[in-house]
Amino acid sequence: MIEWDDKYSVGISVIDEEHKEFINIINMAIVTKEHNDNPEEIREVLHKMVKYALTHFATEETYMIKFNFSGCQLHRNEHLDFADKAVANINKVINGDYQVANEILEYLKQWLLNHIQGTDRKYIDCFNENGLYNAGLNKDLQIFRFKSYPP
Ligand code: FEA
Repeated sequence: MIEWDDKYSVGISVIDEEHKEFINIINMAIVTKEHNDNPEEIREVLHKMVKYALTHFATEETYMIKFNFSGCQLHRNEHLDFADKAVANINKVINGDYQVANEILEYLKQWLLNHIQGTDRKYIDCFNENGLYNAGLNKDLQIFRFKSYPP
């Protein structure tokens, strides 16, 4: 299980809230795997996790594009790599390799924690300079949040 800690915060509430939700879904997947031997349910929660990941990546990338963040492409490559690996691994579960679920969950957990404490911190200054910070989301910026991936 992952517990939210302030050290994971990027100081931008709209992003922190999505990271918290992402952590909730990974925790849900961990609990489902621990207490349940039903591959269908594991598959469902992993599917939900990938869907949420893509939604969240779209949020970050939309801001990066809007603010001309110089590290956008590298950041995006990490998102795409994650999406490819997560989908490939989930397909293994769908195809009956249920035992791989523990490995997948460990991978997802480690990837998420490394990414939010490393790569995601790199856009903080740029986002802050463009008016996105903890005090709340200015209405004009809100319209740039859309839910499709890639943006
Ligand atoms: Fe760049 Fe944010 O993405 N956190 N996650 N996953």
